[in-house]
Amino acid sequence: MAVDYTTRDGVAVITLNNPPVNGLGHSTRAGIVEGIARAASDPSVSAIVITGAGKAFSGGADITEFNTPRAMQEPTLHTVINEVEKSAKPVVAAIHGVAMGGGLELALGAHYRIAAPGAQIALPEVKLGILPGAGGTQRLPRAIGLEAALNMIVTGSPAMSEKLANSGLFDAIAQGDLLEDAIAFARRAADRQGPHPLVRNRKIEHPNAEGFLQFARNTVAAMSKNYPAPVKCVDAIAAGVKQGFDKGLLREREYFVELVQTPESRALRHAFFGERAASKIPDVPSSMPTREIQKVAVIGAGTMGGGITMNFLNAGVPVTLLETKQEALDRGLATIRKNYEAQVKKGKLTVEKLEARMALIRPTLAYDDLKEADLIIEAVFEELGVKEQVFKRLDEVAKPGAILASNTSTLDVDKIAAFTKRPHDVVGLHFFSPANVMKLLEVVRGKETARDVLATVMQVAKKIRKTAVVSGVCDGFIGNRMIEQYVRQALYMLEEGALPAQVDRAIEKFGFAMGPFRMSDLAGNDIGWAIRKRRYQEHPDMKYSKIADRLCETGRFGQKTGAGWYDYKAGERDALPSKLVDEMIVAYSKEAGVERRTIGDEEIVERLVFSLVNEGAKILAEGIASKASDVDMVYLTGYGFPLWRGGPMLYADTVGLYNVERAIRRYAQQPNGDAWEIAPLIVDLAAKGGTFN
Ligand code: 3H9
Repeated sequence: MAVDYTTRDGVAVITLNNPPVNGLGHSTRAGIVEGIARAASDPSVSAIVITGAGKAFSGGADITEFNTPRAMQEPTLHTVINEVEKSAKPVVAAIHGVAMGGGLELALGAHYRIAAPGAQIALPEVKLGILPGAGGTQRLPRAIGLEAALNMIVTGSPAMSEKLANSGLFDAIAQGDLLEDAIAFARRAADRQGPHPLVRNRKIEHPNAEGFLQFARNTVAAMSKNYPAPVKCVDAIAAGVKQGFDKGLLREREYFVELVQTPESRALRHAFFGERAASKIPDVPSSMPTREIQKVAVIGAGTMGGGITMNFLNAGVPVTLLETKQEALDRGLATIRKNYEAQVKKGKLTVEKLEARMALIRPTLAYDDLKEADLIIEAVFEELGVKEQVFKRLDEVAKPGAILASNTSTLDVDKIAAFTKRPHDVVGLHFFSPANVMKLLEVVRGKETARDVLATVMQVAKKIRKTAVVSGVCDGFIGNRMIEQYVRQALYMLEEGALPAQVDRAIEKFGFAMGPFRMSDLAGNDIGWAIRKRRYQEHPDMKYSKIADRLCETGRFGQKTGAGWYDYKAGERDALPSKLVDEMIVAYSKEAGVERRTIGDEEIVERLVFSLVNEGAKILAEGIASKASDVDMVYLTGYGFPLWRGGPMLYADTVGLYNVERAIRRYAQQPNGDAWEIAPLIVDLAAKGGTFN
């Protein structure tokens, strides 16, 4: 049963019981209506309490029902709320844990609301690309005022129940046991003369509602360019203010139906579930026991090691930080302190917290000090020989059962594991730079990595607030293996007729945070150069444009040298198109015997994005990623792929795999077409009319 019904002291208690978050799916909705009817017909019942079992009142409408017939199947949430409002016996919503979306809308339909301290209250629908569709845009402004409500609705941000104590939303904040307090409150309410108050009958008071709404609309439109939902929220609220509750409700409904079908909403919902799905590994059940991780050690206090360390300090976990030389250790510690000081300056951290975090670091030069660590992450120089020394030493000092992790971004984790006598304890933890900021963590599963090691590191990732995605072992893992094909296409396009600024502009217009050339200038062009040099030896058959090598030979490594694909003014980060580089590119084409042509933005975007999709499909077919949404999560959280497009694989589904296949085959006919070896999975799915997701 999704809803339980009991009576206590003449009060009916309707308990939403649909784990994990009491989503308002069809059976829950039906259960509430049934409960109200039962209470109405029971003369011994004088009032009703609606509450939630487990950790939440309700997380809102069941998102998995969206765009399915069940979402519209009666009783809809509107019907449920109508029944609540119409009840002659007073209905009290008793809120704890979470009251979000439809959950809050249900509570807003009740005659009274009582909340436990610490409950998270939100209308987070915009984060899913929709608006509150069960009266939230109409009732919340009537409950807490126009400005506060609009702010909550367009941001979707949660507020704590205590903060809303005097907002007009709650009739009381529970002092003791929530249910006991709610039952007592309901009994008192039953003694009052009806009709009981309804939020819908309250007035919206504002000295200049029209002016405020106009201002809000302009601001919201400017801030949410690629997302249609926030502006629709303002429009729905405005309709209610100008035309009254019922007309506002109709407008809200109309917008909800429209928004739920947009590609943006589909993408945001995909990301919501994708993030949660990423933490589930097919052959590692959630019941798998995990190892206890109390103490962490990091080897290497450079940029990566320092960033990795900060993640644990932020989560209150002590870190032993190992370096080979005192000065490197001092430098690393100073950088960590400097990063925290920058946060203090911005008002994001207090000095006390800074000191508390620094105090969690135990700096050392001795491997012996790693003996106690439960998890050891190496972030040393990216060379197999160096890793070999580190892992052999770790094998000697680490305690039995300690997890030994490598932060390698390209090397073979199986080879690294083989340097130890305990390959089952070895795993890759590929953090992205800056490691204290970037959400993505690629968890690289070696062929011998133990399942409990995987379960443990996924749990650790959650603790340090990373989006962890499991990747099998291959060159570059999921993210970098795909980006290599993307960069390859970008370079070919320079050779064929485009210039860096045009390529960057086109893909940034598509929505990427940064185009490939600005990105490369930021990361350092020498990094890609080093990888390519290795590739030339390992895969002499693989063709690359040599244009980037040419650039590196002139010492233009990017921002750090003041010049790369672009010019940079001293101390500034603005990428200025470089006449010199552009001429170099044109000269290179001539030398290579390539007749330059105009390349349109559409071709630029297709070649860049479909190169990701094509490699992503191969990664899926090889089982390197276990599901398409994992590939998407890597790109959304680590590579600046536009969130509203849902990641490369969902984007390909949206375009249609038939069309993706045709485009790839077309590009394969062009010069440099041998870079396109179409993934059989795309061909198979396109033939079946299938999708990745
Ligand atoms: C809405 O209400 C529309 C209405 O206005 C109009 C209707 C007409 N549905 O995040 P967690 C699952 S739109 C289905 O790890 P936490 C989630 O997938 C809705 N499933 O836990 C996961 O499943 P699994 C507006 C949901 O404690 C499990 O619950 N509401 C829903 O860290 C645990 O989730 C929202 O947007 C749902 N609504 O955080 C709230 N919510 O175990 C979205 C969760 O299989 N949800 N699940 O992986 C959240 O923000 C968080 O989940 C919450 C709990 C804060 C509730």
